[in-house]
Formats: sequence, C-alpha cells, structure tokens
Amino acid sequence: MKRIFPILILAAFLAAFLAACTSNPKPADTVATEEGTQADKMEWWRDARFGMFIHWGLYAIPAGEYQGEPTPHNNAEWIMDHMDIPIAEYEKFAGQFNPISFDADQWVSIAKDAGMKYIIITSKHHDGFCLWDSELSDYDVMDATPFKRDILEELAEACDKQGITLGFYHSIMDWHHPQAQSIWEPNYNKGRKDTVGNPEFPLYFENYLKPQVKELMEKYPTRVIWFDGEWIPAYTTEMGKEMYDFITEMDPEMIVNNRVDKGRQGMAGMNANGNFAGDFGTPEQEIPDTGLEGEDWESCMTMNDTWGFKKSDLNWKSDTVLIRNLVDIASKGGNFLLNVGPTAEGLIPAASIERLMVMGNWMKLNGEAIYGTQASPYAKPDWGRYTRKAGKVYVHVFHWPADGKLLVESGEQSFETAHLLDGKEELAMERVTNGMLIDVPAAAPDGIASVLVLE
Ligand code: FHN
Repeated sequence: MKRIFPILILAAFLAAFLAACTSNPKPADTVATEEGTQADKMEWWRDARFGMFIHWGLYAIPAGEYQGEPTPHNNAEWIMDHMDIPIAEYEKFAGQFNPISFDADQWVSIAKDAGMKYIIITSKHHDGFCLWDSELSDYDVMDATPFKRDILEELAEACDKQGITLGFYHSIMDWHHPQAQSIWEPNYNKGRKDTVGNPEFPLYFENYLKPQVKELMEKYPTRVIWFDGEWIPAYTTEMGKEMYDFITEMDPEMIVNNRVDKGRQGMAGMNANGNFAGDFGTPEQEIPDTGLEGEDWESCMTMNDTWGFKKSDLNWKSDTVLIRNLVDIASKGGNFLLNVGPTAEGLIPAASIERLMVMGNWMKLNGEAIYGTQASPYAKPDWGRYTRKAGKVYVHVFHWPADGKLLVESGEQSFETAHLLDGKEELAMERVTNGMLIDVPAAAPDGIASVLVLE
C-alpha cells in the first residue's frame, strides 16, 4: 500500500537540501526524483498531464429535467437525488437507453485530437447503473436496456487502437443496490443528508463493490480506478485501505485516486495529514494556488457547469479559460482531467467538440511545453506561467508585453538561448539584476498562450 506520509518526509528533506544549495532551484535536471516502483508506476500518468473525463449514463435521458421541471442544481447526473425520483421510476430510464449514435472510435479520436492522453469514464455513477456487461448485476447496459452493447468493451478496443489509456470512474456510493442505498432521514427533501448509512453496507462492500472492481480489472485493460462517493458515513477508512490493497495486490501498476480512502479534504481534493491510501489527489472544479511538492494531483473540471449532460446548461467555458487552465495546472505539476457529458443518443455535445478542437490545435504546436513537464521553478508571473524539463524552462505568455521586453525573474539562474517554441529564430536576451530580459516580437504568436523556451 502506498503511503503519502513517507513521501512528505522525503519531500521536506529534499526541499531543505535544495534550499541549502541555492536560493533558486535549477530546472528539472537537478530536482531529485523519487526512487522505486511508485515513480515507475506514475511515470506515464505524470507525463500525460491531460485527460478526458466522461460522465455518461441513464441521467443523460432526463438531461437535467424531470416531469417538466428543471433540476434545482448544476450536476445533472444527480437528478435522481435532486428530484427525489423513486428507484422504480428512475429504473424506467434503462428501458429508454438506446444511444444508437454512440461511436467509441469517434469519441477516442476527439480525445486524441484534443491532445488528451487518457480517458476516465463512469463505469458506474451514484445511480448504480453499470455501463458494461456485469456478471454481478442485471442493472447494466446489456440486461436492462434495448442497446445491449458493452460500452466499456467498445471503448477499450477504440483506446487500444488509438493508443489512448483507459481508466474507470467507479462510485462507492450506490443509490440502487439494496445493501448500499442510503437510509434517508424521514420526510427528506432537497439537500437531504445520509446520516446513518445502510447497516448492510459491509455486505455490499464485500460481495458487490470489491467483486465489481475486480471484474472491471479482469475484463478491461484499465490503468486507473477513479473512485468517488467515498464521503458516505457507511464507507470507512479501513474499507478504503482494504480496497487499495485489494487492487494493487491484483495489479501493482494500477493507479488509484485518493477517493479510495477518506483523507480527501473536500473539493480542494488533497489528503489531510495522516496515512491515507491513494496515488493522487483530486481537486475538483478548482486548481491549487501553488504546486504541491512531492504530491501527484489532478484537477477535474467541467466544460460548462454539469458533469452529466444537461440540455439547458449552455454556460460553456471559453477556449482561453480552458487552455490557460491546462497551462496553469501543468505549471504547478498537476494533471487536467477535462469533462464531457455525452447525450442520450451517444453524442459528445458540439460545444465540447469545438473547444476540444481548439485545445488540440494549441497542443499540436505547444504540447512539448506540457507533456512530461514538471512544476515551475519560479513564482508565477502576472503575465503567464512556467513549466520545465531537464535543462529547459518553458515560458507561457498569456499577456504579451507591449514594449517587446519580457522579464523572466529567474533569480541567479542564467540561460544561454531563448526561442519561440514554434520558431527557430533565436531571441536576444540579457541578464539583469533579478533574471533574464528577452526581446520578443511585436505580435504574440498565439492570442491565448504563446510559448518560449529557455535553455
Ligand atoms: O457527486 C460527484 C459528481 O456527480 C461528479 O461525479 C464529481 C466529479 O468527480 N464528483 C462528485 C462530486 O464531488
């Protein structure tokens, strides 16, 4: 089992050691790397930096509206809870689930063309509905719907064909399974809380949740298990640690998020001090203010305001916000898991595809400054961000200098050359008191984020 705590001791020692060596840590070639299998296991994930989150299930049918009423909250995938839909009523959506436009190859191509390296899809969300042919349940796409195709199998084949890594989001909380259903307070209404938990939850954990995770690992080439719904009182930290060991004893290379255990501090997503299982932290709808030394983490965010498809949600983030979020996250040493919520027909919304195409065009020119990079060696400037690789610092400029002079406050760190990442022309550069002053062209190469490389 991986413990974050020893890594923190190592990180503190390394930070003290580096501080003793220099007031300004040098680019990555001098940053000590963690030894052992954890570094090996996390290598592809750390290099990937950018993935697609897919929230898809029965909730795409109501799409944020039930009996003519819009859901009162953002997250359309919570409609069963937010609109107090009885289980027997919600189950009827399964009989309507027939996404004949679903094309796994197309979905994977959209992710790949956006520059994404991995996909995390909801194998089962809180509503308990399974997107694969599970031996442990008939509440799945093969037995309960007219569609009768194994969605996860088709997606796994498409990912394999296109070289994209596949992972599963799997909800611990389950509103459908009789031994996991929450025992709601009487007369509940909006915002009800599951206070007591189902007394049979340990049986659900042992005889359903663990076996389904094992089934997913045995049936599909998944490399990440992305747990969620760990906050319920019935799920204990002992169960979390047992689940992490269960998974990693079956497959030591499996990457598991920190929501497998109970250490997460709300939407900030990082673990409290102490011994909690999980390989990376999970900030949600937010980006940490700074890098988190010695920690792996991934910010997951929606492109509008909902994870599951919601027909009324047109509050789409701009290309600029999305690309700058990706740069900001990478500059702090994190991964960006950006969500799409496909429709009941099996289509990724056009507004999502449009934004992903713009991100992909930017990544085609600038991906070198994102993939395989580490957190910035310097404090973030007002005008942009930094990322780094061994012997290089990438300068991401959001706000291009009007006077053609760009000050990189690299302290005592000097560089020999400066180039625009998409050009060969060397830029004039001089050392000044607190860093390097670079002569840049009058016009910014990219209106959202222009990248220079210093060596
Ligand atoms: O309740 C879920 C929500 O539906 C969504 O899946 C997000 C994304 O990870 N996680 C939980 C809310 O924190």
